[in-house]
Amino acid sequence: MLFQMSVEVERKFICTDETLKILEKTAVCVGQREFHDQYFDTAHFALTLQDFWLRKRKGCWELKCPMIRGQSKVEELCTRYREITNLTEIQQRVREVLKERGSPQLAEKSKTQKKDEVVGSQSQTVTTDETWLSDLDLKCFAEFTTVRRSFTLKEDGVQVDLDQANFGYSVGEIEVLVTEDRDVQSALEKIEKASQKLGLTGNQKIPGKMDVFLQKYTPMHYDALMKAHIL
Ligand code: V4E
Repeated sequence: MLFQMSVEVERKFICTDETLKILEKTAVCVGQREFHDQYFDTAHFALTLQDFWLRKRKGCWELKCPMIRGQSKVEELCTRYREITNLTEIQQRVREVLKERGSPQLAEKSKTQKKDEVVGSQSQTVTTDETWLSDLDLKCFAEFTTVRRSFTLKEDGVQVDLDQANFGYSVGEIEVLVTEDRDVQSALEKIEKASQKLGLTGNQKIPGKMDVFLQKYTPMHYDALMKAHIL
């Protein structure tokens, strides 16, 4: 079965007073909301070390999957991830990623499951409750709340989010969602145009909420991701 997927292309920025003024003048504020995120991984960071980000927000699951990164200047400042929101597909993909990684716990678990299948009591099915997390040894490694103010830029249909996380970090994001890979290039161009409009001149990659959270609360995880060039 094929599921609908989208690609999120985004650039993070630090919102100065100047940027905020331009934003308030040239964009439409489409509202403010608050959400709590929980991110999950194994004890050995098997997902995040491969740049997979499994998240639960407002009861909905999402898996952000890595895509090949571009080399151009604009692409260095932008990230792109394929987003999967269908829980069945998320569970399948996570299992594959953990298997590819050779997770010892997963190997042990599938042996047990095979045994169960033989006796007919249990098969490796997709579960809708949260036992699938413990089956795969996934635990919450980060959780925080964000207050987000969202804007849309008038001509571009580009979304700009101003996030304030509850651990003392604020960051802006210019974001374009596309459904086809072939539209990524035009998304990058839109982001470049929006960045110019907002007067973003810096060429520095800006840390996301997760970078700052991990650095502050779980430096071992942060160091592992830095060493693997994930962050
Ligand atoms: C992809 C990723 C993570 C998952 C969440 O990332 P992000 O888009 O920053 O969060 P948020 O709250 O804005 O999600 P949205 O509402 O847009 O769905 S955590 C770390 N990464 C990787 C990553 C990276 N390598 N570099 C940068 C600049 N950001 C994220």
